[in-house]
Amino acid sequence: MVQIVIDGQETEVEVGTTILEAAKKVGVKIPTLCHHPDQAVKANCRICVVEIEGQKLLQPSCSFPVWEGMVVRTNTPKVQRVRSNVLELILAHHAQECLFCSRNGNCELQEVTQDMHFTREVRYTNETRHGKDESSPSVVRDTNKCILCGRCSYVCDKIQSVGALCKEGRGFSTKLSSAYGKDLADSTCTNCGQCIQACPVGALTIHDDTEHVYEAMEAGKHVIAQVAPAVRITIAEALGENPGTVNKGRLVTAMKRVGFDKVFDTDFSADLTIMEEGHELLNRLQNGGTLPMVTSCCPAWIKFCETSFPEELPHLSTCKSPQQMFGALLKTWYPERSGVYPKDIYSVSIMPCTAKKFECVRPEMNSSGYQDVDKVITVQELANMICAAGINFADLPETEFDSPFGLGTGAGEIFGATGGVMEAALRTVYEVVTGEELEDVDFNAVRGFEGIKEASVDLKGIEVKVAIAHGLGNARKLMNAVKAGEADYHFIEVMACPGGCIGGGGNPIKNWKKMEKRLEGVYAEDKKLPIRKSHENPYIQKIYNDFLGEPLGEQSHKLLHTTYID
Ligand code: HC0
Ligand code: SF4
Ligand code: SF4
Repeated sequence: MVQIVIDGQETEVEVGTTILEAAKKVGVKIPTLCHHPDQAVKANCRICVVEIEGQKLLQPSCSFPVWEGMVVRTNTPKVQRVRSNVLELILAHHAQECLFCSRNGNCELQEVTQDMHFTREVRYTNETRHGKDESSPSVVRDTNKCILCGRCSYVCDKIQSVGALCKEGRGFSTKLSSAYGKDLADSTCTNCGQCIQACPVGALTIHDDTEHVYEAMEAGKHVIAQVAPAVRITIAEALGENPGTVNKGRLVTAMKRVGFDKVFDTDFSADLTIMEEGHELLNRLQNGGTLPMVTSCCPAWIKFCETSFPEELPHLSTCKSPQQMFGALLKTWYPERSGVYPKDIYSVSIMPCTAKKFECVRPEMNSSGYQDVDKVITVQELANMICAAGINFADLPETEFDSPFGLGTGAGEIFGATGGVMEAALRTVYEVVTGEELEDVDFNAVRGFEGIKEASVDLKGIEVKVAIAHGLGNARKLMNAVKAGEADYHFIEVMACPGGCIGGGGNPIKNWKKMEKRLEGVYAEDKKLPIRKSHENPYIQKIYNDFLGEPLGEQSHKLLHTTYID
């Protein structure tokens, strides 16, 4: 431990603590822009400078460790003058479009500008304008708003191991670019949206598709929505409530008031996925199929696998994601029940995920003869629609999800967290293989935020070894082991986003503290439900009896399974 003094306050902190962290401990807020609590230090923006007694130059507090007896001043006139000059240069470089920027009111540059009471005129101008990159269905890149903090390229490279973003040029002409200057859509970008989550300003944002949904409503289409497991976990947070607040009933009411004709629950098709994927796993185990089998419900993971591990594609389950299974049913089975022609249906998915926008436009996702899912709207976009409609989300009555897909189980509910798909599969596979009831459905070994989790499950004499990776950097490690023949697992779950879909790029901006609360919300919802195993969902049993036949059967194969591009 070392003793230090910050703005006259004595304190004791651990060796290696930065001045920024020590200041936080004594309640002193130092402005930062490039600093991110989940990332390594970059010291790019220099707005966090402080004075250290005995040092001539100001030092960036985010990268400067304390030492015994250090005396720091964070708010001298010199510090404030230098910070203002740094901020002025950043503002001169940044497009002044705050009023109609999607980060307006939720922008760290605005917050720092306000906190510092920066009200003087900016003395410099920047005439250089760059074109917006709107090529990606998921992420919009606006270089004019970039403040070169380096947070997006850090997450893309160091956490996701994709490396699709980089800085280009020198000095004043430095700009954020995608690798080799390509459009994002033509790059190795997986559409995960983690760079959006990391960006402090509006330089990386969600590709907004709300206009298309309004147009479909105005055109009198039968506009139906499916709502992903993670959406119920984060929508209230997106509308200003505490992280982890879950209320499905208010969500359905709000969506009806926004103008959706029907609101269905993706938990239903998560259960369907378990039926298909569980049987596929058993089939591979019993008939010498490619093992380990790897989950296929995350579209960012699929693109990553197609790009970085094309020779390992036979490991991927052939199951479509729950979103796309539901999409296929909504334009085949549902028209038969509802009497609405598929051509008149506009099918919208509400997702925590930007990559789902990419998944729904993949050319193979048209088993119904139409594009199965017409548009994907993220949690942030839905929150904007609810706000724009003048709805007070906190004060709504509750409505049930619509039938005929009315019921999801606890197994579907946990899909939104890392380890959830695996746990849901184990609950079903155990009972199918052993023919016995699983008394304790909680598989705690596959829960939590450890980067790679492993577990072994005894199915009455048959040992099934499983692994779970979240974040593409962890997925890369696991797949390298598979490639080298060093992974003796039977089943692997991969989700591209750290934490799983509750950490998806389309959610409100996250940190790990919020993620803990979201995770608690997921398992609390699972516990509340009367049915917690997918195969016990009576609606699933009914759809197999009435329409699909059996898991892995002909009709299921046509509507619920897919192929990959190598
Ligand atoms: Fe997910 Fe999904 S669990 S990927 O995270 O499998 O987006 O929530 O909807 O499709 O169900 C996202 C979340 C889903 C799908 C489901 C899966
Ligand atoms: Fe990288 Fe994901 Fe952003 Fe694409 S969406 S640039 S893969 S962080
Ligand atoms: Fe989307 Fe979930 Fe995959 Fe993230 S982990 S890219 S939110 S499907």
